[in-house]
Amino acid sequence: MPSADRIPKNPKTVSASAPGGPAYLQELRHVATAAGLDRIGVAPAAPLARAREQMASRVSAGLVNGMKFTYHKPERSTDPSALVPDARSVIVGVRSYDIAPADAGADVSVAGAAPRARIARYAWVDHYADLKTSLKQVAARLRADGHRAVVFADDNSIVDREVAWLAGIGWYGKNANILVPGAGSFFVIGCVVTTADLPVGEPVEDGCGTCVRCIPACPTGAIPEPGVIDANRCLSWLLQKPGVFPAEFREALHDRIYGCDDCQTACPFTRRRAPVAVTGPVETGVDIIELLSCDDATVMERVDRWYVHDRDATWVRRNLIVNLGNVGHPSDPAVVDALRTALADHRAVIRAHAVWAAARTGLHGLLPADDPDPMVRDELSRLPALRGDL
Ligand code: B12
Ligand code: SF4
Ligand code: SF4
Repeated sequence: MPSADRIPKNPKTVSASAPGGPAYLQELRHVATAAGLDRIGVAPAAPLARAREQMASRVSAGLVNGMKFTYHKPERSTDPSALVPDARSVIVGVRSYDIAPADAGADVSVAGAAPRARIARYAWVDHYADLKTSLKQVAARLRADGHRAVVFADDNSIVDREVAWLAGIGWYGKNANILVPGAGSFFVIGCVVTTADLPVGEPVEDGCGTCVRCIPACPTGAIPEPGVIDANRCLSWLLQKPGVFPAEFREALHDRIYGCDDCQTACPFTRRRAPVAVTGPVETGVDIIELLSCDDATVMERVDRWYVHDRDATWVRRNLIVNLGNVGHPSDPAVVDALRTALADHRAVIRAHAVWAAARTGLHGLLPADDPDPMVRDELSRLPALRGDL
């Protein structure tokens, strides 16, 4: 079998005798399993009508809040057939990102220890790199057999959940994630768009039934109706969006620095999962003070695989400062120093969030009487109450 790093080129023309059908899919399943994919399924390479309609309705309902991703070019991200000439099938593959806690190292903020911020599970290791490597092996086999095959993973070219649903990988949970029967939703999704003609999967029946646990479990009420996420409230997006972090969600953010897991950890199917072992380093959180003390270039090196707007460390710093306001202790001189430094930052957006964090931790003595920037003056005019545990 050709290896993923020596993947053959896509052929210019696809021979009519190139393999397809159920027996060939079975062979591809073996390749996929050997390559580390937990499940594969096949969706037709046809426009994703429902996703297109849903995206338009989310935009008109004001639920998108500046997200680009697949929303940047919906006509493209909902048409896999346009991605590869003569595409017939989308082979969807998923990989579990559910790492056994024993392998996960130290957990989050512990009283008296250096304040830490939590990373969501999908970013504990670079699962997308592993997913891509696995999918490339499937693509390599397809190309070796004379097909065109292109991998899309962690990419905005396709609405991944919709093809996963069409391929019969799982059902849409009320938390909007794709749940794999018997294994929950801690899976990343990618695909290979190919000219191979393969039998398509049957969509999996809804498994949520009467359960609604994920909806009240969301700390900001970001699931207004089953399967719909309001990006104005979802912490996962608010952490990524540039600008002022909305004041009404800063307390709810608590110690999350990247992503949020609550609507999944509340889910009985995801809780009952079978964790996978990992080798190599696992990063479940960061030391807030230590990361804040780094220069911007170092911060960006350290969060290399995170999505950060414009690769600008300002947004990571902003989030860390909100975390500090939620979990830093005012009796810790390192916390005081970090906030003093942030209050003197040349960027108004950093000073503005530091005003909030200082007031929330009762460090009013650090606050300036005034500031030349209206954003900071606005924060000074509406200081938050002292944190409940102080
Ligand atoms: C934009 C985006 C986000 C946004 C918006 C999320 C959203 N739900 O739209 C933000 C930044 C908030 C986000 C957060 C997260 N994301 Co995200 N995200 C994406 C991205 C780039 C595009 C998603 C998209 O286009 N959505 C379009 C909308 C219309 O789709 P939808 O919300 O799923 O809507 C469907 C359902 O409503 C369903 N539907 C229709 N009618 C009905 C009726 C009922 C009753 C139900 C239940 C469903 C249903 O049909 C719609 C589509 O046709 C994809 C990658 C990709 N290229 O696709 C990853 C992706 C969806 N994200 C992923 C992950 C892991 C996450 C997080 C868990 C990360 C984290 N820990 O913080 C959270 C989960 C938040 C949540 N509960 O959805 C994974 C999902 C894996 C899985 N098992 O489902 C993806 C697929 C990335 C990947 N390739 O692995 N994400
Ligand atoms: S990721 Fe967090 S904030 Fe977003 S919908 Fe799920 S629980 Fe709510
Ligand atoms: S918590 Fe319940 S309603 Fe939500 S996704 Fe899981 S099973 Fe479905």
